[in-house]
Formats: sequence, structure tokens, C-alpha cells
Amino acid sequence: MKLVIQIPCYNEEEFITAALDALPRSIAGVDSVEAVVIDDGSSDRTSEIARAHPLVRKVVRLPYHQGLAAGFMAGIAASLDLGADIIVNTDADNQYPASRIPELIRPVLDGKAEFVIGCRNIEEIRHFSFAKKIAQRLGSRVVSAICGQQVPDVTSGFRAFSRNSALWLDVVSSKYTYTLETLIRLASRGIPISVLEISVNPPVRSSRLMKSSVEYVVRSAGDILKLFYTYSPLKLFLFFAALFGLPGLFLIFRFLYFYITRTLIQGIASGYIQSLTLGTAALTIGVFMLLMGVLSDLIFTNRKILEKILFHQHINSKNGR
Ligand SMILES: Nc1nc2c(ncn2[C@@H]2O[C@H](COP(=O)(O)OP(=O)(O)O)[C@@H](O)[C@H]2O)c(=O)[nH]1
Ligand SMILES: [Mg+2]
Repeated sequence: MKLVIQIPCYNEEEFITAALDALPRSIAGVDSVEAVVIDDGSSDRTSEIARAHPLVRKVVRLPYHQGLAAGFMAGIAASLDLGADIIVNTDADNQYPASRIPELIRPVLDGKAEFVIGCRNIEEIRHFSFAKKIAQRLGSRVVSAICGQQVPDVTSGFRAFSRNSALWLDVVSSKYTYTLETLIRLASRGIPISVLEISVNPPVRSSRLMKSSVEYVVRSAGDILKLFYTYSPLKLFLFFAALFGLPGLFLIFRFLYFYITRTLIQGIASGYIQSLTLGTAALTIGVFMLLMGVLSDLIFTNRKILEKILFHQHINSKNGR
């Protein structure tokens, strides 16, 4: 049983050694522990420093800065290449409790889960602003709803993947983060997920990913919306179909009611032509949205087939065994 711990980095020369030193060297039930560091085109000495560390088996240096999502995926590919049975992802600023990695991988070792997320208690984190906490909570609710499973901290980077679940991973929706999409993707595959409650170490520097709370909220909202229409298109379009179609139907029935009860039965002009016009327009939009939903659902189904092909390709390629 081989564990590979990967750390995506961007200009982390100051902190990477402490993060690597904190990692466990041996774990019960695991034969070997190795680390992979991904240097996302840093302009400092992250690569050199990481390479000198005894736990580091490989440093993947991206030729230019590509963002955390690409860094994370490069790490997954390298870890699979090294023959990892379990992959743990953690941060270079030693924010996550490395001493709890044995607990994080336990459900995978026991065959109880294929993906484990170390969830922080967001309320307890003092250095998170009010806006960031609200965005976190809301984001976790929406993403949990898309996944059909309760995950209290969907943006945590402290995660363990079985080899099988890692083979399903890909990030297409964001340049900056892999956290939401990987969770939704594995959940949509029915992969068993479990959570582990964790506390975080005090911050040693400010976030490299988000410069301000406003940026965090705007970016997260955009990411979640994109994920929603990527992974749940039918639900989204059904919502709009109902939003337009139901009032449209109501207005048309209103016209018909007066037309029947007045014009046909009593022989007097009923009017209500505005209801008919507006109702027809709204119903047309509703039907159009329904068709869009069906089409996007078909595209979604197609993408799932593509994912499956990629999965089998990974297994058969040198990344697989
Ligand atoms: N590959 C890559 N990693 C990054 C980038 N920005 C941050 N990281 C790494 O992602 C991890 C999380 O970053 P951090 O600033 O701690 O984010 P936070 O914990 O969400 O505030 C750290 O290991 C960073 O070095 C980036 O642009 N590319
Ligand atoms: Mg961090």
C-alpha cells in the first residue's frame, strides 16, 4: 500500500520545508509514504528547496504559471504515475493538520470510502472574515445539494483519494480551484465519500488564492453557478421552464375561462387579449427552456460517456497499472 502526499505550490520557498517536515513518515497499514510537490511556475526557489527534502520523491515543475486547478491535476497524474494506492492533497502553508493524515486515509484503507474530505469548522476559524464565512456556508449548502450529500466544508484542500477515485478526476470549470468540481464529479459517479472533522493550524501568511473577501465571494459565486449548469443542467433549465411556463399557462387559461364563460355562453365580447398575448409569450419561453434542458441533459450524458472513456484510457495508459 503506497501513499503519495501531494502539495501544490506557488512561491512557497519560505513555508514548504515546514509543511514537508510535518508530514508523517510511516503509517500503520501503509508500506511507503512519499511526497510530490508541484511547482506552478514559481519565481522563487520552491523547486530546489522541495527537491532537497528526503520525503520528496518527485517535483513537478510546470513550465509557466497555470493556476491551482492545473497544479492539482498535474500532481494527481504524477502520483498515479508513481503507483500511488492512496493520494493525499494538502497545502504548502501547513494550514492543515498533517498529524491527522492517518485518520484521513483510514476510511480508504478500510474500504469504507474512496474519497475523504477533512472538514474545518468554519465558524471557529478566526482569520476568516464574515463575508468569507457566509460564502463558505452558502457554497457548502449549494454544492452539497448538487452532490446529494452533506459536506460541511466543500473548499477544504485536505483530502484523501483512493487510486480508483483519482482516476476519475478532472477539472474543466475553473482555473483557480479544483475543490468544488472534484467533489461534484466524484459524487455524480456515486463514489463513496466520507468526511473527517479537523481543526486548522494558525495562519503563517495571507491566502495566495484570494486577495480579498469580495474577490472570494464573487469568484465562488461564479464557480458555483458554472458548476450548477455544468453538472445539473436539467434542474436549472426546469426551474426557468417553470418560472416562465406556469404563469404563461395561467394567463392562457384566464383568457380561455373568460372566452368560454362570456363570449361562447353569454355572447358578449370578453377581451383579455393581453392575457393571451403575454401568456403565449411566456409559455413559448417556458417550452424553449424545457427543450434547452433536455438538450443540455443530453450533452451532460455525452460528457459522462467521455469521462468513462478517459477513465478507461487512464487505466490502460502508463498511469494505470
Ligand atoms: N499550483 C498552484 N498552487 C497554488 C496557487 N496559488 C496557491 N497555490 C497553492 O495552493 C495551496 C493553497 O493556497 P493558500 O494560499 O494556502 O489558499 P487558502 O488556504 O485557500 O487561503 C498552497 O499550497 C499554495 O501554494 C497557484 O496559482 N497555483
Ligand atoms: Mg492555506
